[in-house]
Amino acid sequence: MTEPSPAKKMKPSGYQHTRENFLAVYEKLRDALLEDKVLGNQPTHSKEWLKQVLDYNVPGGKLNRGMAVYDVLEAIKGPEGISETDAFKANTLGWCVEWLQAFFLVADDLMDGSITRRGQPCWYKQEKVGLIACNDYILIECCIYRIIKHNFSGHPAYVQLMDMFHEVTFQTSHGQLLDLITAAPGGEVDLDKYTLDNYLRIVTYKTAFYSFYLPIACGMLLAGISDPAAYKIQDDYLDCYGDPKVIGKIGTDIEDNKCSWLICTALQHVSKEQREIIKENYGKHDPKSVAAIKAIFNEVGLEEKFKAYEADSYKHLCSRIEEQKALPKGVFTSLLHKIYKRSK
Ligand code: DMA
Ligand code: MG
Ligand code: MG
Ligand code: MG
Repeated sequence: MTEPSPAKKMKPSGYQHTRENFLAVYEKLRDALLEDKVLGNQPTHSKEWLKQVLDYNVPGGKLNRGMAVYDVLEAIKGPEGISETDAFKANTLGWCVEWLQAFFLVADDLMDGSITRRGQPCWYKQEKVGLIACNDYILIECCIYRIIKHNFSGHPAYVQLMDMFHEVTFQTSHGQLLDLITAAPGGEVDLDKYTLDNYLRIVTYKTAFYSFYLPIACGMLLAGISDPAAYKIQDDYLDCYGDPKVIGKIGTDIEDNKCSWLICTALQHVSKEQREIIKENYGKHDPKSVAAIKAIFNEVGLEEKFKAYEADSYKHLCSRIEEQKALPKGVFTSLLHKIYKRSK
């Protein structure tokens, strides 16, 4: 991370789309927020708190989604067509996507009872935070609209932009609703709910809209065009098989009774006896129960099944990308290549 990044994608304007340059935009946006009219008269310690909330929760992820906005714009306009100002605008919207994710994650970790996120304790787990995290995620969400206001209030697509982020927030929160009520923590384990159809509906809403549609839509909007869609699957796989040290969080899907790709697929291949064991152990916080579930996942060869499913999905997506003629392929492939076979 401390290595200098390779000089890549040199633009006539001199802007290079590196992680460092993207992060520099974060600092600018954050500092402008702390100077916001509403905060101007507030005591220093509240501004200091907000700064900590943002620094702790917004910039620490992979940044794939945020950095994708610029990539999409470049795929549409070509590197020569992008001025320094265009790059800044693309990265600003990229950060709005990251801000949106940060707000959902702070809330998600509370609801899922998670312990770590991005290699550090979840925000609410900090001793001084606890349930204050509820107001903090609202603040993080509000920042999205301040950033858009600060940077796009005179833009012809200002209203469309505001609407897009609200729309995606509605879709994502609906996905969270489906995820939470399908899991029904504390309730009776109803294995009939764990179907791949239900699973796909959940992840489309809780993840795909903000992860794939939103960055692409932002890039298109900046390029002066409108509307597409796409998806995701790996997160649930990583939740169980990813090394927590690598993914920066400890998976709790089994304990939380979650409708994941793993459980849905396993149920298609288990014997009557194995199904009984799952019924007894799924959704329990006891490490023995978790181990019993993981043992069955192994017995049915879930890891191989996931790899095959991933390879299939990839092939399918590639051919769909070939088929569509609306946009340059790079718009989609730049994102796809960042997630395919990711270990993080
Ligand atoms: C997180 O879903 C959802 C949103 C909208 C951020 P999740 O609980 O499956 O994510 P994680 O496994 O990272 O907690
Ligand atoms: Mg979670
Ligand atoms: Mg969740
Ligand atoms: Mg997950």
